[in-house]
Amino acid sequence: MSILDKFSLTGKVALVTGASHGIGFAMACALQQAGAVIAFNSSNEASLQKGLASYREAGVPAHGYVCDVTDEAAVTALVKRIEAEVGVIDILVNNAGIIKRIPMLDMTAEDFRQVVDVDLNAPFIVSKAVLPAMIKKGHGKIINVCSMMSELGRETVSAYAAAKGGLKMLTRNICSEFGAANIQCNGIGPGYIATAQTAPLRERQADGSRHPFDQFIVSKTPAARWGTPEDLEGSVVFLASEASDFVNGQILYVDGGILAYIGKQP
Ligand code: NAP
Ligand code: GCO
Repeated sequence: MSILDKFSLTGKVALVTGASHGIGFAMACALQQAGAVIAFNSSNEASLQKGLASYREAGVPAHGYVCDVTDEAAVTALVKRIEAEVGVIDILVNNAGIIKRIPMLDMTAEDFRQVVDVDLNAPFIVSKAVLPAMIKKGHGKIINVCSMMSELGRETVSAYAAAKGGLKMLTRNICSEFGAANIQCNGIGPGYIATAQTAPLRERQADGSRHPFDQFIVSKTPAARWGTPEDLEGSVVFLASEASDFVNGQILYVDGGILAYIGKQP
């Protein structure tokens, strides 16, 4: 077997959650190009239809479903349906996520709970739903989409940072509990990526100048730019493939160097 064959996903079924657009869409397209059959979900019908149109436009075949990842009964039904219509899931990417940028003292417990529900409880729910079939099949890959906030804090994102920090530890725990069953669970920690989630941080000011946060991120990133969803393609294919079979419980930060950098000297 050649080294490139080890990156092939031919014959594999991948479920990418929240993949109608943004990072999930780019990851799903990359997994499909590497040979996998793609299933994805959106939180509602309108988003699903937009997503299906984007996959068609990109020439990427994909099976799309509506499913709220926080709803355990709906997730169980989704996994059963994918197993029947597409096949047993070999690769799960827990990508669906939300953020609420609210100063902690203004944040309600309900807002905090909602973020933790989507960004941490849901990866637990979806992983739990796919694991039994992976164990039976004798292999599986779970990839959790973590964040800079799995390592760093910042004003206004207490719930998101708590959830993404928790997701890093859920990753290590799934590795610990299921490594012997030949299941690898790793995380990808994207840096600041230009998607709908970060659009408010990049909006032009009324006078046409760049948003101060936009300038701040470019100055904090050794690559001196925002990332794109396509920047994450290589890492997801690697972690989904046989090439990473002895990589387990790791978080691969794809951040243009942010975490390595102390910041511009004065
Ligand atoms: P995005 O464009 O807003 O995508 C988020 C996706 O999550 C959407 O497709 C959305 O589905 C889905 N989603 C949210 N709640 C859901 C629910 N309850 N059930 C099912 N799906 C749900 O944002 P993105 O930037 O691509 O983010 C993708 C992931 O990367 C998130 O976990 C995010 O935290 C993480 N991340 C982003 C960045 C960044 O800089 N952009 C950096 C690090 C990590 P619908 O639209 O179909 O409702
Ligand atoms: C924020 C951003 C971040 C990014 C990302 C960084 O408000 O600071 O939204 O949290 O989305 O997760 O890795």
